[in-house]
Amino acid sequence: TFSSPLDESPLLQAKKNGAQGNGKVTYDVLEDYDGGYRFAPIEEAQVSRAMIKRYFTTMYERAVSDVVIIGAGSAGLSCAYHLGKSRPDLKITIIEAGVAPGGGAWLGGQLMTPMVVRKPADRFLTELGIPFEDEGNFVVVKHAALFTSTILSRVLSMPNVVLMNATAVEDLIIRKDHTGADRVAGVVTNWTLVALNHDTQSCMDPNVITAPIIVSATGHDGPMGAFSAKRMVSAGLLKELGNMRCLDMNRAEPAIVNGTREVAPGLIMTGMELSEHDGSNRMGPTFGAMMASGIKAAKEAIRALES
Ligand code: AHZ
Repeated sequence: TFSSPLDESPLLQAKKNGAQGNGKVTYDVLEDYDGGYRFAPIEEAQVSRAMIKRYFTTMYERAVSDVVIIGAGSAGLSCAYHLGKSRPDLKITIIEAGVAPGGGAWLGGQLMTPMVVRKPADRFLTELGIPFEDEGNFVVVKHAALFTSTILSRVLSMPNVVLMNATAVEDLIIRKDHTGADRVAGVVTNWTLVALNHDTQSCMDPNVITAPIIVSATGHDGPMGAFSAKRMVSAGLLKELGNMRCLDMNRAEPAIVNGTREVAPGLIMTGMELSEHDGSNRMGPTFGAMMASGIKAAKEAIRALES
């Protein structure tokens, strides 16, 4: 049996029988796979309300966040994991333009499934409980989706982390601080389907989220990628893009990890977006730097919040 609070809907009220003095109704449910499976009854509007009230309560609460992470690829998710675990007191809000979070980390490279991670970033896989094969200098996870689904489930289980996917960051909020210097102080968002249709519809103004620290993890240039790096140039915070250089795994990975930093007051950059900002090499299909850069971005965020 299953108890649910009385709904105010007259239709549901009429369907109910056996209302008890405590305001609850008891239904018969049955988990029977021989043809007798019975669900608790539901009103269609209850389903809508269950989603609407949670989604918009979350938007209301997260309009002021402690950290906004732009992009839920391997770097953004690694940042969210380390930050959420280290500082459960922080309101961490991830904004992901795609319907499916994970960025380029659902496959290892090209259309192949295994994911290569150079040591010592295998320690992060061990922390997440992800099995791998040891090849000496590097390890191989049998399927990149095992990394992405595991880190996603760990991040989404954290009560202080919220993910808003199908939502694009369209702009940055840049304010003057008390010294008159520019400081990134938030993000301007829209549902991605809206963001993609500004040329066809009028008056689809965006929403905002303010936060003392923004972590940008939008990947290298593409239809949506390198978002903050490009906006920094057009906003005058950066003279010009460094532009991602050619593939060189040995140069690229340490450059991304060691270069992860607050690139402008209030804005920390991580992952492959940094290659566009700094003009560093790409590493191709090896993911250790994305994980380590995400962890470094989390550490930089904590340092900035505590300074
Ligand atoms: O959808 C994007 C993706 O999931 C998201 N994103 C981009 N612009 C956005 C915006 N608002 C919200 N304006 C946005 N979300 O950011 C995510 C970026 O993930 P990614 O996997 O592309 O980047 P990463 O830096 O986490 O990982 C890069 C992986 C690569 S690329 C590469 C190479 O080309 O050599 N090598 C590696 C390991």
